[in-house]
Amino acid sequence: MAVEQTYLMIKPDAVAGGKIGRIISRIEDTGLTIERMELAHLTFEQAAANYAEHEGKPFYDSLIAYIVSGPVVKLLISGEGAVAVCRKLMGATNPAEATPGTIRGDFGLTVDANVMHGSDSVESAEREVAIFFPN
Ligand code: DAT
Ligand code: MG
Repeated sequence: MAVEQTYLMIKPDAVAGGKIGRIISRIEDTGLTIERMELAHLTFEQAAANYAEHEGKPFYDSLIAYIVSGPVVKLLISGEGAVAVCRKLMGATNPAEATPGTIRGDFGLTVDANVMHGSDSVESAEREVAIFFPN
């Protein structure tokens, strides 16, 4: 393992549902470092850039509409093995299949509003950090 950066995002359903604090606590509990944190309303361009790999899939249009539907919390996280640690903390993509104790398992219900986003590799993290924290 090495010190890595990863991009996390608390999605609109979790922000609207008052879950920011509890999710941030779980991130802090890992010992990883919060380097940047910002409440923001994504632009369509940012949403499309983040989810470019899914363009053309049946759920793409609703995914983009959802992620720009309300404010999100953007997070730049760093630490040893940060990408994998955060993916494990988040749990499976579909909250119905995510293990209890994971963020999606505990705070989510359906795949289309699955509480948070997290980079799936170091390469994805570099790309996503550049989109959301360009400075
Ligand atoms: P992850 O967010 O775990 O990396 P992904 O990259 O495969 O998952 O998909 C991106 C987002 O798209 C996911 O968080 C929720 C949505 N999504 C994925 N599969 C879906 C499906 N079958 N139906 C509806 N939304 C889906
Ligand atoms: Mg993904």
